[in-house]
Amino acid sequence: MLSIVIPTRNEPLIEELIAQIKKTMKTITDDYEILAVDKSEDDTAHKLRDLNVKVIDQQSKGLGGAILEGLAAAQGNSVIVMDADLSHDPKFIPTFLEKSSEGFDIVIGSRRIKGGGIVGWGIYRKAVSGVGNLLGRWIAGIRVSDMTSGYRLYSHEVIKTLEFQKFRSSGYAFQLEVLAEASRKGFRTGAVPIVFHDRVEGVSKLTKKDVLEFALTVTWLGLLRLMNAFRRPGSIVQNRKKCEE
Ligand SMILES: Nc1nc2c(ncn2[C@@H]2O[C@H](COP(=O)(O)OP(=O)(O)O)[C@@H](O)[C@H]2O)c(=O)[nH]1
Ligand SMILES: [Mg+2]
Repeated sequence: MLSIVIPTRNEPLIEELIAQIKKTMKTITDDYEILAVDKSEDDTAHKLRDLNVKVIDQQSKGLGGAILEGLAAAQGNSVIVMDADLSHDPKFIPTFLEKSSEGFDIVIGSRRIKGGGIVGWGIYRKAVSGVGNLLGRWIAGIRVSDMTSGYRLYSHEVIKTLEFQKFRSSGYAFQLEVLAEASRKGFRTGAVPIVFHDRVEGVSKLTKKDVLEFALTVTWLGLLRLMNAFRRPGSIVQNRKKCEE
């Protein structure tokens, strides 16, 4: 079974997204569930329930917390996580499944490989994402082309194995931490190209606090990496080799 987890926080176009997912899934399989993890003040949860989508009222804080609650509740042997603002087009779902069937434990929808792209972002968002990816690579040693992308597939094995309770980040930095942890545990990460369209309705929830948490997480992961290198000389090189992208 496939689970599709959608973190939602005040998303006016949620009904359109659910319709698009259902349309795509019709061409693939009936054996899937949609799980929304909601922290809205508006009628997003109400709209979802009207469409018979399972809604979890988020108890934790932040985007990372929402994703964790979704992963914990998901029943599928593969779990796709995607945004609720139509930035992540469901038409790419089949390519995630193909890539995962090639033996990848995590599949990233990458905007930074051939065939991928970003439509509609201004200079600030491009800079935050670009610098985030560079620091993630140089300092934290994560060899993934688009480590801030939230459009991903996780295998059940990854979800079962990673010790999420030990994670430090609760916001957007979760995206980075999960990749570092998965790489440390020897999981394979692959990428498929996606074209990301900036939202046309609602507002972005990325805050300065998230950017700060991201920077602290990069630093922390960099320190961990250094400590590992002292303990096990050669571990950094081994880590690099694990990157399949
Ligand atoms: N449940 C939940 N969803 C969130 C939270 N923060 C962001 N989201 C959702 O996560 C996705 C990404 O957020 P978005 O504001 O689009 O970020 P951006 O695309 O990076 O500007 C969207 O579906 C949001 O509704 C949160 O604290 N809780
Ligand atoms: Mg968005």
